Amino acid sequence: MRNVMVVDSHTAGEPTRVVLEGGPDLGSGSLPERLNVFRERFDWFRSAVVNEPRGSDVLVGALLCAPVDPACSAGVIFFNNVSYLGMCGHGTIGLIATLAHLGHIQPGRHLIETPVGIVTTELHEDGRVTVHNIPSYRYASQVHLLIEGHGSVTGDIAWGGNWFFLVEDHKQELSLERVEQLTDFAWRIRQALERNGITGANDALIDHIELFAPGSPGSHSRNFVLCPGKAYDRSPCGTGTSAKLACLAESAKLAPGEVWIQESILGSRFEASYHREGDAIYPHITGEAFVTMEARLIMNERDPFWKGIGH
Ligand code: PYC
Repeated sequence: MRNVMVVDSHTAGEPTRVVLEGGPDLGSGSLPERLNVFRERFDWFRSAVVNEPRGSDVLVGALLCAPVDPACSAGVIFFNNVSYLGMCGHGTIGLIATLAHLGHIQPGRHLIETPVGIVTTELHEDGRVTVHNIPSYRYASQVHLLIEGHGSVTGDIAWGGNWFFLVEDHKQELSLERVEQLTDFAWRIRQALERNGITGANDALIDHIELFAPGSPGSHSRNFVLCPGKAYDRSPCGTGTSAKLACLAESAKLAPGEVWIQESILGSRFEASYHREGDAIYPHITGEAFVTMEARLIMNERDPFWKGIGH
């Protein structure tokens, strides 16, 4: 029997489950090394925490780790229903809100180590959190794709801590009522990318698809983001918004310091901007998370589904 202490939160509607105690021993290597150990030896733990019957496809897990760099307040490895995430914007906001809820941190700046680099976070007095993300960039623009049952679309490939294909010319209405059709459409885009061998840098799989449309008053844009395991992001997606900022910056459509309000398919919002250092674009994403539950997960080896359904 294994007990795992977790705190759940949601950021703009998208849930995060922070694992505080009871996680696997990943050793004391760098965060990328520990991620490899997690993936190779403890993938069952990922599934047990986020998949049914304890979780659901939409849940993002965040394994709290001791940081290597003593300047960091914490290390974290994010994971989902099928795999692992380099970085996670909504998850980092959820992590900071969770650490504040537990009284582990106070308003101010906190460095967080992730497998793709250190991010600076800022917990504001009013509870909002700003994530100063890792450098983001557009890798390719105006990539043409033929989508089964639809015709062609054009999109950009960008990195914001995960790999995204960003599409504006999709002719889809982005509304919550159409989530099933949007999921099906975005999944066909993902399949077309794979079929055509289109990847991010170093042959990286592009596993997030992002569709854009004009936003409601007070926002600049609405998005629909399909995550790697086919769940859609309820939030505007922190890494997806970072990828969008990189594209806007490259096209000279948004100046450094200018505010971009990104709305999700639910209508929830992130406030975003960026600064440049040489060629690098550094995104800043602000949002708010609310703690929803403190819990102890019970993993009983007699339970046929103790590792999560599908594992
Ligand atoms: O906020 O970066 C994000 C994110 C990635 C996947 C789900 N949310």
